[in-house]
Amino acid sequence: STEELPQWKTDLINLALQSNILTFGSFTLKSGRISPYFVNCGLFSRARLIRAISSAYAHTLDTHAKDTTGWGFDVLFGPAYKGIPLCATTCDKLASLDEGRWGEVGYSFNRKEVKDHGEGGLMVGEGLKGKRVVIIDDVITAGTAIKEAVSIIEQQGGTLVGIVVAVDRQEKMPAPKGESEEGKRGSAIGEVRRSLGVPVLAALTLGDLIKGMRDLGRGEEVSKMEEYYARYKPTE
Ligand code: OMP
Repeated sequence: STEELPQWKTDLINLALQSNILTFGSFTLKSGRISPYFVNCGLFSRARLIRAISSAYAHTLDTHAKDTTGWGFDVLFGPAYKGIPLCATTCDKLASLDEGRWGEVGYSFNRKEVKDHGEGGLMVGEGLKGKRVVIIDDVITAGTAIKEAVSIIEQQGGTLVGIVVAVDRQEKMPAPKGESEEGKRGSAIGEVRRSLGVPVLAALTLGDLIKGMRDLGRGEEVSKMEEYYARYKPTE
């Protein structure tokens, strides 16, 4: 579409670019696909960056809640390690946006090593039992990484009601073993949505990144991203 990006998306893309969170080159992804761009959310590690990304998550969640009657959540779950600062800072931003609606939201994260002394256990922060839980994560490509977080929420007695990520790379599902990547397949995020029955929200999509780069006059990167998109876009 030719619609303009909202200012907050343009600002976020510019910041990501300046701080090498969004980088260009040749990257082998978890799925084995070779991508001309990569998003490293571990680098949102400075004040203005963590503020920008947590505000983007909070805005995305708040907008979805306001547009979707009956949808809400009690706890933001941030899978260790990258999800930990994200769940805490986004919780804070939600309360800043609308304290009446979000002032009681909790955050929660898992430990990678179960603690066997002190308070013990696998989980830190708000309990998930009987709670409506949203997973906050960095990037969804093929949808593999998210499955572990889903199983932790189930084990803890929580109800998954949504997933929010920083970037939806808008890729098709990975090929089943032995099949070619070229085949027609639906979107990885769509599959996550269908199989879990919950909304999967993204602050930015590949389409947004392409638009943002085009606005900056970065034609070379735009061509590479478009080529990659043409190759791996969902075809269902
Ligand atoms: P899937 O499990 O295939 O959905 O890949 C998601 C994971 O890949 C993320 O949690 C990241 O660890 C990593 N990743 C990025 O961080 N940024 C990217 O741009 C691409 C990937 C990736 O490997 O696909």
